[in-house]
Amino acid sequence: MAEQLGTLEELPQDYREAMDQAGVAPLWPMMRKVLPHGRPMPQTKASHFQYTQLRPLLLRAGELTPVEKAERRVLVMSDQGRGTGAMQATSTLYIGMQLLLPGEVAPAHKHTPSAARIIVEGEGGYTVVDGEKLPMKRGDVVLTPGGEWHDHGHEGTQPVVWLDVLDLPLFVYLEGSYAEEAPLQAQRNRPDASMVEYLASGLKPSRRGASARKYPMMRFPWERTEAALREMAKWGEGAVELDYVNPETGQDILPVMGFTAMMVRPGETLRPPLSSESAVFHVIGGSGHSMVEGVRIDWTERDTFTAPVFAQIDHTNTTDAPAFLIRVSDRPLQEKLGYYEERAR
Ligand code: 1HN
Repeated sequence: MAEQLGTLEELPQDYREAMDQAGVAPLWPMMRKVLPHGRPMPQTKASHFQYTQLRPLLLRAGELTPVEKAERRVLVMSDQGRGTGAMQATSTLYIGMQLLLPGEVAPAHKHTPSAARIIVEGEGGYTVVDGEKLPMKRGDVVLTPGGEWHDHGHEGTQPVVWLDVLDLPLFVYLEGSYAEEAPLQAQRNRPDASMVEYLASGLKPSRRGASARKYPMMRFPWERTEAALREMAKWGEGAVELDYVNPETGQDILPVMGFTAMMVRPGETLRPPLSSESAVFHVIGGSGHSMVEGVRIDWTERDTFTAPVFAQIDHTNTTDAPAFLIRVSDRPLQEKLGYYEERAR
């Protein structure tokens, strides 16, 4: 067993002042803070954001702040371990709820962090990414990968709301976060790739050596995802979960963030292994509760909640209808760094 390490207070005052002057500090009093034994000690706390609470605040933002004054009209959902106002929901993941009103446009920009939208409410919204118009329907996952131009518009009659998930905290940490602006993009007059090249799962365009786009499919329609989950639940055993993958490579759809659609059957409790990933869960439909590190979160459709790294998580559905969630995690980043880990519980 390691010794108890020395503290700053044990050191003579003159020595501490001299170190301060020289711009140095002893490692040993800080050692355990940066290298705790056995597992990390996350600052992140499981946090729950109820849509019934957020929605009126968001609609009020629509009255108070025109989109021109906001660029993006978003309420940032902060990790409660860091406090309201924190620009992060976990160590690596940022989330916010965005409102676009009929006729509004959010101007084109591109930035180093990647974003994904999960559509929460309303019809007629769309995002244009690199000239491709991506309709936004409830539950759809719409990508705006880092470095790609994107703007949002709204052709419907009711407010449109979506959840933004970005790897922004990582880019801020890297001192790598910045944006550029441009006029609205011209839109190609054709459906997005999910409705053309990748309409059928298991098929991709034959290219004879020509290479695909890096992000070939940027909209993942919920309708198809839910149908696939329901069919899996009917025939399969074990957790009903589907990972979102790049249809050309089979890899994760973004470099840092991974996406999984989940169904919790009526009466079911899911007990995934502990894992080194941090995660955001968004409820597409149904209700239930989750225990995250001993914190009980009673969720219903359109709610969002988070889990820190190595959290003990149970998801339970006590209703008689299936519940559907989308999990976003930083597993792809951790795998690239070579330290993603799961532990039996
Ligand atoms: C952003 O570009 C959007 O494009 C939303 O809708 C939220 C939060 C931080 C930085 C960039 C968007 C964002 C963002």
